[in-house]
Amino acid sequence: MRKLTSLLAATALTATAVLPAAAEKWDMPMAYSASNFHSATGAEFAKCVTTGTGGEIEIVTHPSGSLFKGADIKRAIQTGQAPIGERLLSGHQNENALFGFDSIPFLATSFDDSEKLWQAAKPSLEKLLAEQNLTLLYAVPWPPQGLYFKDEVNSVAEMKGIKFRSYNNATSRLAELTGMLPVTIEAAEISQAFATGVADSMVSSGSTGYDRKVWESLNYFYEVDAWLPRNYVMVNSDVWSGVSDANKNVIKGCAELAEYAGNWRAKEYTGFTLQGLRDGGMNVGPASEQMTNELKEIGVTMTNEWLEAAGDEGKAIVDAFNSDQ
Ligand code: PCA
Repeated sequence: MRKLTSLLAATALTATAVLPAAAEKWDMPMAYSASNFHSATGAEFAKCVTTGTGGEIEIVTHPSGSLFKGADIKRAIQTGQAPIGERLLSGHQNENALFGFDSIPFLATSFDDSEKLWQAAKPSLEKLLAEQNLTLLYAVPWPPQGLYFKDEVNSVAEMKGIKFRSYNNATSRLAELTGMLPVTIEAAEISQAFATGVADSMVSSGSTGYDRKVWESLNYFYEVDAWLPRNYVMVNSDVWSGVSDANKNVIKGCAELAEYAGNWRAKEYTGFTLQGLRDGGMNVGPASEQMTNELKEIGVTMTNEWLEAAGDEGKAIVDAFNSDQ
């Protein structure tokens, strides 16, 4: 018995000895389901950091809002309850209009334009986040946003009174301007919301509809390509400044890879998920000309409202984006 105990003690010592001097575990809350491409990219990023730092920093992802709900993730990281995490950038539009730069209807409607708009906005966003004790690591767009409905809709007038699931200020405003009734619900909870009739429509990507199997409740997806909102991964700035230069370089390298892979996945996932919606039994196609034109008019109103709310800095972002066209 004595022999066994000392053997165990020796093994334990050896195990401790191979662990890096300052091993840290970073829990990484994420809002979307594990099967979603953002979550898959985050899981690979986490592995890359764990391997690249030789285990000195081990990142463990927690998808589906399981550690913190989407709406609480940023605050959790700001206050150090979690060192790192992922969130929808425009989810913070209620704090500062600049966060909504990527949810302006019909401003940037393709992956290329979305990238240009991101490059124009990135310095302002980095500054804004830095003021909140947050360091931006990487950001990846969602596929283009379209409209989901239970019943066929061919004009804005037909939207009146429909219960609409929103995910940020812009989507709530879109609902108001189309006469719909917005209710904010996290993506992780939409399947239930649609099944129970809490909502009968939303604006989102084919990706989210596919991930949440919305064909069980909804029947139409109109490819409006209204905008491409972004998710971003942030780290608490105090935590970040405590990281060694060598490990910072590893994390930045992994973040660059993740951004590249995430962009690639988003593009690949666009067609794949629209086909998935069709296979699930949904009608997938462009909106009628009338509905498209009416939505574009609403887009002009929302662009003007955003420019007013976001001030000179917002205008500079849109001007820089337009001059790059
Ligand atoms: N899916 C997320 C945000 C944008 C998207 O395509 C959602 O619906 O919550």
